[in-house]
Amino acid sequence: MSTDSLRGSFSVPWGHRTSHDSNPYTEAPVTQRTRRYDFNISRGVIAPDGYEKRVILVNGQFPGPLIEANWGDYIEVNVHNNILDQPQEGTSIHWHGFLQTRNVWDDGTPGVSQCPIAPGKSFTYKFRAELYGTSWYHSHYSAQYASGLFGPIVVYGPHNAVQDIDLGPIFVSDWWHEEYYATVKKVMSPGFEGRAFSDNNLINGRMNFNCSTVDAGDTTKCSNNAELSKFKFQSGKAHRLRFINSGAEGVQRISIDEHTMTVIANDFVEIEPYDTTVVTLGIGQRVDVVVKANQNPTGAYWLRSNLTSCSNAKQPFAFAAIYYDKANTKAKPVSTPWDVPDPGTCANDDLALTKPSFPIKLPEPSWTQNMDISVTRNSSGILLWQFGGVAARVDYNSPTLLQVKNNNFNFEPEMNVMNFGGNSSIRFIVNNPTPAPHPMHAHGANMYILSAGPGNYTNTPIVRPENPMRRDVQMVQPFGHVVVQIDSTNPGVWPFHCHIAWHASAGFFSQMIFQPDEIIRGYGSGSGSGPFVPPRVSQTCRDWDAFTKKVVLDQIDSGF
Ligand SMILES: [Cu+2]
Repeated sequence: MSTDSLRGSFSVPWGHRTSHDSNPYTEAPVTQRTRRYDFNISRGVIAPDGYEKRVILVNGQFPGPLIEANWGDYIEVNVHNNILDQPQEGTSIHWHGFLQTRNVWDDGTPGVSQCPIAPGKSFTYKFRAELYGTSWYHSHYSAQYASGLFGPIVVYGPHNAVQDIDLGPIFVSDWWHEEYYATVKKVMSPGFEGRAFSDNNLINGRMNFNCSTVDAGDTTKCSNNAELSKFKFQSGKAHRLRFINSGAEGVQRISIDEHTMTVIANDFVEIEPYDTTVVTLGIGQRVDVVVKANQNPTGAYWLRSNLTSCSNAKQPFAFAAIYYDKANTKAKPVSTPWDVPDPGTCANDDLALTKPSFPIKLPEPSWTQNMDISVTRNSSGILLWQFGGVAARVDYNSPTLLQVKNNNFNFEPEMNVMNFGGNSSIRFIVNNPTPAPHPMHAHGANMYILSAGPGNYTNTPIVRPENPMRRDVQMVQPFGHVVVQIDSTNPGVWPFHCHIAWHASAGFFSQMIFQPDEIIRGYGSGSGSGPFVPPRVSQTCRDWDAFTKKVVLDQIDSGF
């Protein structure tokens, strides 16, 4: 990490800019700073809840190391695939929520924007912190991130509420005791009934586990009294907490006993503050809250995150302890939970409540696309998720973006590609007549969220067309709908998919092509300029080809 100024210095690089007065998309400061990181990806064994699991980590850390930058900085990460023990596998890292404007080659999507990084090989990503707030990075290779391959990103910038202390990122995450590939195998087996159950629920990578509940015959090392995460509150101060749901399946409901939370941001979007006692967070989503430490200065309180009833969890309750400055940190909190019954809808907070600080009027869509969600069983009896009628799959050796760059628009139907050409803004009507909730995530954009609710969409009015909610993941509830709109001006191939790892594995994604002429021609001065595939991308494909000639890869899932 370089030593130049991050937040905390008296002059901030964003100067006079505020979240109300400055357009987050066009007014990022020119900082001329690049924050550099080295990621070494390898296997390891950890026991975050006391139960040992073989994992894949960044620099041996769980959760992975924090990336920090100021708004407007560049971030450069040299990712080295050191998964050299058996089974060897590829990887690639996606920088969730980053717009990657005219920079699609760094989106980190295997089979879409690049070939996977072969074992023993490296790939350097460089991208700009165009937006500010809280996010995360994770592997996008199959469901690999469910084996622990993720970490936090904080981009410092203006904020619209008083905050004295930044407690930093806090992951909430369902946790699976078997390796991700075992769950993928289960999910992709003939006759799978559709529900895979997580074993535990973690806050910042910690929780305890009752070892007597393991299956008969399970001899995995397990200890009962794993430590919980702990946080400190300073009496009278306002604390910023940055929650991130990095799970594979579960929607979380987060609360702090005897404290209200002021919500100030959803994903990378600052919103008008509102108070609540519980927030709902789907996978990939972030919520930034400010909490005033206005209770007993010797007190200790539980931070709770519960997997909701519409998620599949064997042990849905996660706890972390919050200690005030004068509290006895050896004692467990004895505090009273809020009475906030789970409505079982897995819906995000009402769109009427979540209002972006910087208003942007909804543009007229140049195209409207219906994308129904459905579930089917193929001829082998495997349960597949379809998005817009297709269960999708990527070819790691032939990424879509390279195909477009080479002016080849003959896509296999199973790639589920939608070419939107030179359109300016696409409206998606997503009906979900299935019993599962889905966190819908678009790459390379913030979506405008026009409508979300139960049942199919019936032309209900758009919520606040003069300033609709914007975010990069939106929950669609079971038997519900969402209507979202995406400005399609950023040239690239951008996945639009469900962020439930097992649903994506079983086909639940699509690929949006925006401005293909610009992709082919090349643009800008950096990555993607000129008529050729960037050399590091073509080299990565040559390395991957060589690897897959040596090692036969059994891609049993969508790969994504
Ligand atoms: Cu899903």
